[in-house]
Amino acid sequence: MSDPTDSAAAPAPPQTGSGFGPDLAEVFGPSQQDGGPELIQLLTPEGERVHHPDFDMEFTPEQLRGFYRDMVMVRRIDTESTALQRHGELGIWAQLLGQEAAQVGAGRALRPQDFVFPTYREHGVAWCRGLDPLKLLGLFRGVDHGDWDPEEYNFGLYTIVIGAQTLHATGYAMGMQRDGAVGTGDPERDAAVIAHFGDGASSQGDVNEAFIFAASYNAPVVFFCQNNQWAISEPIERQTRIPLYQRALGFGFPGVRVDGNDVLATYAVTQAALQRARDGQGPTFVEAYTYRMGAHTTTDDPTRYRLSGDVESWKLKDPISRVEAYLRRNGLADSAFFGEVAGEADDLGARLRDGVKALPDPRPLDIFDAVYDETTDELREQHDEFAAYLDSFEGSHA
Ligand SMILES: Cc1ncc(C[n+]2csc(CCOP(=O)(O)OP(=O)(O)O)c2C)c(N)n1
Repeated sequence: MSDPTDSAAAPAPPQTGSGFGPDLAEVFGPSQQDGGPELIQLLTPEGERVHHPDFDMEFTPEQLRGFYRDMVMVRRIDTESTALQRHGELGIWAQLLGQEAAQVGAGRALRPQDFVFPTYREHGVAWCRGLDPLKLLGLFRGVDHGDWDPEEYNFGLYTIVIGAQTLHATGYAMGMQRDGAVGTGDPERDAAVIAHFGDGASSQGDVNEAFIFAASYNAPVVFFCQNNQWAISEPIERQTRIPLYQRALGFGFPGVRVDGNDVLATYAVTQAALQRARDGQGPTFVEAYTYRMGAHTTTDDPTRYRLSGDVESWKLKDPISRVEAYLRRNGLADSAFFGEVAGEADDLGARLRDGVKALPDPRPLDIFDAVYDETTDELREQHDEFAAYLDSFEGSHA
């Protein structure tokens, strides 16, 4: 990543009054700090319910309590995994602290038949898909490559190659379209794909190619970008001169910016975008405006490139506390409920701590198993050579 203090790397925004259209410095000015006037919100950081002309929605008390529970559990997965990495039990962990609402809102908007293409940070979406978090921990412990069957959960494998999954998602969506799983009017059959990616990924060629293919073929895909303001040490200001969601128009499909710390708004907007796709109306770009409160991963030290004041101001927009405030203020949940959820999170934490240490180490010879459907003579030779080498040590490799 470039040195964030190197201001020479960032050219000045275009000048005003050039006669070439809107003043981009104004479009991407200070108003962007809080998401700007276009931010779709249904629950303010203070926990006040607000309404939106296009994306209004009523939620049952049960749904609201469900969102709260999901977010608390997902945060516990995150804090527990961070601690496990610090104890040397995981090789690395990609934190999602602060992004719980964006992920739970998007994850709960899915129908079982929809398919998810995640990044490496979609632990909250994985939770909503019913994936045991221990399966994620196996990957971060390095004992497997992601030990879940994507077809079982309709949740693809974590993708480290930034943005690559947007192309996979678009291709998969085009396949669904050709299989006749789109626009039939049958809510049990019509399906959509959601591709998750970050603000940094929006600069990748793969992502822009995915946009073009999706637009050209009207693919049933939702491009769900969590703009958490940082791509490791690279700030959003270096990725784009305009609000990210506005890029969609240039590709020929709608884009919206939702408050990614507002689980209600994220749910409502994602559900509408998924439905558009299932109905055969093509792709949508959803920019979930949020903030990565933790580090990029456990190998990163964000104090080297960002201001603690920014982190403090985003803590006031915490996704969980605003739902808690709303539930309490409206008498929709009592202290027994909050105690129950806290207890459930403690149990999950204990299960993860014990479970991760019990994950079996892979057998060294397993690396030969999933290379080809039918092995080759050369590979068999390498296998036997490696087996002999392992046999030269005490103990069995079997
Ligand atoms: C093709 C590719 N280039 C570079 C990297 C190294 N890399 C890992 S994460 C990351 C930043 C991604 O930022 P963003 O897309 O905003 O997602 P976030 O991690 O903030 O969720 C980079 C550059 C990579 N994994 N793949």
